[in-house]
Amino acid sequence: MNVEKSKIEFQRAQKSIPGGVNSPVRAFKSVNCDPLVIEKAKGSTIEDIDGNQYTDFVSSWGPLIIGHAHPDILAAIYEAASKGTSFGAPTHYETLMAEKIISMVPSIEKVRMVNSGTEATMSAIRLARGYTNRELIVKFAGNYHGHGDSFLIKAGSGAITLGLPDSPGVTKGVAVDTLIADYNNLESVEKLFAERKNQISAIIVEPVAGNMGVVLPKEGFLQGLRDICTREGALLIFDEVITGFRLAPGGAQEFHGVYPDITTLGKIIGGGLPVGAYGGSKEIMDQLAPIGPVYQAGTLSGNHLAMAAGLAMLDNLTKTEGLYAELERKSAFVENGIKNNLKKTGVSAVLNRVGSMMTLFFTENKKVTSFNEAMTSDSNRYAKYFKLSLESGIYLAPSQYECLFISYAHTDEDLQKLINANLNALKQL
Ligand code: KE4
Repeated sequence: MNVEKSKIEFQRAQKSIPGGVNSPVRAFKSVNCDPLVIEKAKGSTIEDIDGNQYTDFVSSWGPLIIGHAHPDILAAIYEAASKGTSFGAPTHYETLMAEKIISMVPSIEKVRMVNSGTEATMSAIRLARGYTNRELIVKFAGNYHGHGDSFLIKAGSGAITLGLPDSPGVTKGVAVDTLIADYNNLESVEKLFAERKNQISAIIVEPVAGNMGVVLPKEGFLQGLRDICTREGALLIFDEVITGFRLAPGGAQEFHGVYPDITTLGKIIGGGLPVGAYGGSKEIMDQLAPIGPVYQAGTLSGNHLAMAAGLAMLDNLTKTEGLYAELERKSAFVENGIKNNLKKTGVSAVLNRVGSMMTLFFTENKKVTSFNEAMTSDSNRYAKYFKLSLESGIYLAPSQYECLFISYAHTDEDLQKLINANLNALKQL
């Protein structure tokens, strides 16, 4: 596979962009090779600047659940762009987008648009602190909620991948207000509330963890968090930046039947354009400026191009008959294929899947239900598996602690190609 142009471009990029990338996980650091520079993509196929084509299972880290360059989304962007790119004023697109989100996400009565998942989570905890007049938050080791200072404490995703769970630059003053609990361990949460009575404003959680790799909530875990927050007068924040609109039209809260006070959204909601959002009850959301005292703002929040793309995405998800059932069929097919390959080869690994998000952990453990168990994975082995898969034309996340995403654009041939590449790679580990 000739990747000469990618190498040259990446060397050039490193002269003007830190690490040559605008987001660390894209640097392929933990898989010990240079990243591919991507030229274009269509449907389930992505193409690098050397003309190599791959079947894509990263989906831009989640947004492209109906595939790349979807005609409905492109048409919506072209139409919106013909009217201008930004006005800094209310638009009809924003009203339509808010109404669409409210119609899909069960716990949201009002919603505020922002430009990224990080903005959504940062704003959500400020709102929770303002609403409860309490200062502390609880997050879970291995959960990643973007790069806001309050979250870069035992964070997941790139922070694990690069071994930077506590980033320099996060002050002690900020860090002390973030308490860390263990995912799937309600006792660890109860202990924090007992120690800090009436001081905790919110729990923020990935209702299905995606940033330590996929780790499923144990039976009763999410409801337990719901009950603790209700009892203690704290707010429950579901960070659905990954799970939102993926696990069901109403995300993990619909899928699991547990409803948070605030939901944060991103990725899919923008159809590939920069969009985040956070929403909740009218009572909570009306605490936000300009009607309430909690301040949050953004020059390009609700940008009408991004709204048009997001609306086209969400319309597609709600209007395509049987879309979620088809995603489940495709994802279960992949899960069964990989599990059969693990049996055939005897390679020790754990596959965790919820809906169309999954992770293959290269661990001797028999299960991965916690951050500590996820961390028993062998990143070097994953790096070798990643490169072998790439040589077979399969583009996976360049990190053990991320998700493989199935999209509606993946054909059965794509999925069989993935299963065959998986077997070929497992045999060479
Ligand atoms: P962004 O600020 O990257 O749009 O969203 C932050 C975020 C918040 N919450 C969850 C659950 C997330 O997964 C993310 C971002 N996810 C990572 C990958 N797992 C984005 C990839 C990257 O950092 O480049």
